[in-house]
Amino acid sequence: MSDPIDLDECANEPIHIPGSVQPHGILLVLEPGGFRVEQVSANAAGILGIEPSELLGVSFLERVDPAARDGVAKLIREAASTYVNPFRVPVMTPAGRIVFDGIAHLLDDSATILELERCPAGQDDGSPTDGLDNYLQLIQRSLGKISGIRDIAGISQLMAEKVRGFTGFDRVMVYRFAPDFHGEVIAESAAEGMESFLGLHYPASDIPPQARALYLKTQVRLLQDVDAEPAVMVPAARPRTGKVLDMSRAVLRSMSPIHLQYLRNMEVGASLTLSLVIDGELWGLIACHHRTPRFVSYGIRATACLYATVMSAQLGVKQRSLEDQQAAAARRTALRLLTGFKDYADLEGSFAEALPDFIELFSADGAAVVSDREVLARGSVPRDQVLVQALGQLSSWQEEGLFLSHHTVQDFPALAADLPKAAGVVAINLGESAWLMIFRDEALQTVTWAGDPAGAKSRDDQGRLAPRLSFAAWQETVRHQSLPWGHGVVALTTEIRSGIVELVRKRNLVLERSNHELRRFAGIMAHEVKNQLQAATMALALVRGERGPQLDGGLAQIVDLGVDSLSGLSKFIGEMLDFARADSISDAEDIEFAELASQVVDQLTVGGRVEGTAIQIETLPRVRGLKTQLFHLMSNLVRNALVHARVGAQPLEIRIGSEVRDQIGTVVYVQDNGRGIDASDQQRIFDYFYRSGQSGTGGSGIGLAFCAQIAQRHGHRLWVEPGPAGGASFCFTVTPAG
Ligand code: BLA
Repeated sequence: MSDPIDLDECANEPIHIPGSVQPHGILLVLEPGGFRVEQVSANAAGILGIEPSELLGVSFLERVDPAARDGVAKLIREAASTYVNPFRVPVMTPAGRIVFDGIAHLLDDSATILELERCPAGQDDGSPTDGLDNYLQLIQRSLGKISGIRDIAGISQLMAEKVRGFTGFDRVMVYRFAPDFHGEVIAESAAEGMESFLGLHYPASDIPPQARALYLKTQVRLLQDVDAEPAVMVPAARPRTGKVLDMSRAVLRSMSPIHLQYLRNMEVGASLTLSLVIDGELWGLIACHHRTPRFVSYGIRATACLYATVMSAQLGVKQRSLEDQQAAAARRTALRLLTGFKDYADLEGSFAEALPDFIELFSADGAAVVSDREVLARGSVPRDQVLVQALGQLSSWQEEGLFLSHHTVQDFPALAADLPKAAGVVAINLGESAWLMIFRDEALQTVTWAGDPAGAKSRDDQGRLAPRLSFAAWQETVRHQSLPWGHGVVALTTEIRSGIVELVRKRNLVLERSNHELRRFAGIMAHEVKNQLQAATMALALVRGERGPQLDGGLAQIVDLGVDSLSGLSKFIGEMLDFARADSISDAEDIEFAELASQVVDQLTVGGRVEGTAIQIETLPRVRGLKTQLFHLMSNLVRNALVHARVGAQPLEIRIGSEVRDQIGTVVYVQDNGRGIDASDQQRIFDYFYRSGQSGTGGSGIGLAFCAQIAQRHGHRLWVEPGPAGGASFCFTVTPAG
């Protein structure tokens, strides 16, 4: 859902009523050397019958039963370094001797906080009759049970039941945080007649960040009575510093008024909250509610805290082992899929063939391989145009090679243009600019909130933030999102991605090797042919030189033609040799492409090849490249059109031109109005030695493959597409000059 609550405002909410404590106990600030009282909560007067003014500035030990004085002094001193809490503190009061639970912690070098707690009259504190040992046994038994439980929900349910069992609260819930810190009640144990909150969601602002940060440090909090009037400290500020006392670790700390009101609105009279921390992060809470005020002793709280800590570790182990299992399954699946690929020279092709497998594997609705060359799609996918546009943005995730979202409207708007398609996407880079994309359609989902979360914005009559009044289940329909991908898919995606990195590495190795072989082969061939050619050229030259005057005009012309074409061939072979040797395009120069094109046409005209054909040269750019090779490329393409395109007696028209295309750049094309190229041939005509069945016009089968290589050499591509006049349009990208 969109964030309806002003989180920032809640983040500024003070975490407790400054300088005040819950009134069922007394908080004292003691100077460490002599235990002189520096501050004391005002309710000492009511509980002890001693005014704060009588306690201040005097050693607290004077009020302790003399028989216990030395022991208490020792324990307070040790509270800083060992676990002594709680310890018994018998206090002598005007009304007699009262025994308290003492809880001490070191505030800083100059002060110790001592808190005195006692079960308020008339309240069952659920204290164990036989000591805490029973509780430790309970933990042990709970741990024994856990190995039989398979999932997080099961462990959580066990925790809710056990914690209710030994705290006696009316409703105990396990509340789990989502990554955005909203939360859900995932387990619950409740007394008869208690409303159930199981399955309800709560917005993140219900437990703002400053509160969550504190709950990482203090793992158990008791709120004994929502309606109890807090007791102030006397004096209000610390005499040494002039500042309000830091109570973040005090067990009697009063709670934030907004949270108290929240609990009242929920009809809760007392609460006990335990932190569930996994790997140093707040994973969730065990939240206990009681209809009426309820006190549980420090001993029970500490046991509950120990229980929560041990169980958090168990949850962590379970969570990790589930994740490991999913990751292992993902690894097996990815391996099976990727090792099934036969052709890693053509990765995109292999992935395109496997699209149905990917759709199934990811429980998706569609999938596509998208590159700047082509879009190969299956199932429910957005239009090609949308995919190509998305490609541009995907390049910003090239480094990670991965992108996942179940909410593209928000995370990847360019892709969400065809909703309900592609509401969710997993994109995996296939090397360079090609991506495998897997799509899920929009799935309408309902989330049940505890009350309309927007109600959290409400304010009281003084304009202060107030919690919402109603927690009645409130249904929100979530739109424009797919089902979330889940941890298993994330693991699978990572596995596939690393498999691909390996495949790409292998493919490059294979390509490099085959390029190398090809060049070696071309070199040897050209060398052989050149030697033979030289002999033939020399033979003809001899005929002309020696017999020149005797040859009649016709014969002389034939010999000339022979010499010309042999020397043309020889030049071509020479260039092929150069090509075989050339490893860089360091000799690139700026070329007027219009000039180059008309030279090509002139040469073909002189050779008598263009008769009956109209060749039109349109505006062409200045480009950077190797002149002889680009000349060959053009010459081959025009010759190819002249030879292959002609249909019967229809006059052939060839147009040479250029245009700038989105995402692709400057493209030069050679278009004809001829018979066109079958879709099934459009890839293969660029293979070495491939001859189309339809042509029947001969040809070496090298020309176009060679052209494609020349284009590649320049870092460009050559492809064929249907031309506007019905024939074929051979296109290649060029680098515009400077
Ligand atoms: C604290 N809010 C909390 C706490 C819980 C919740 C568990 C911790 C209380 C403790 O540790 O004792 C919320 N309680 C819940 C939820 C359930 C529950 C979700 O039982 C589900 C079953 N609260 C608001 C708004 C604000 C707000 C709008 O509703 C802010 C403007 C603030 N919540 C708020 C603050 C605290 C808090 C400031 C800290 C309380 C404290 O520790 O002093």
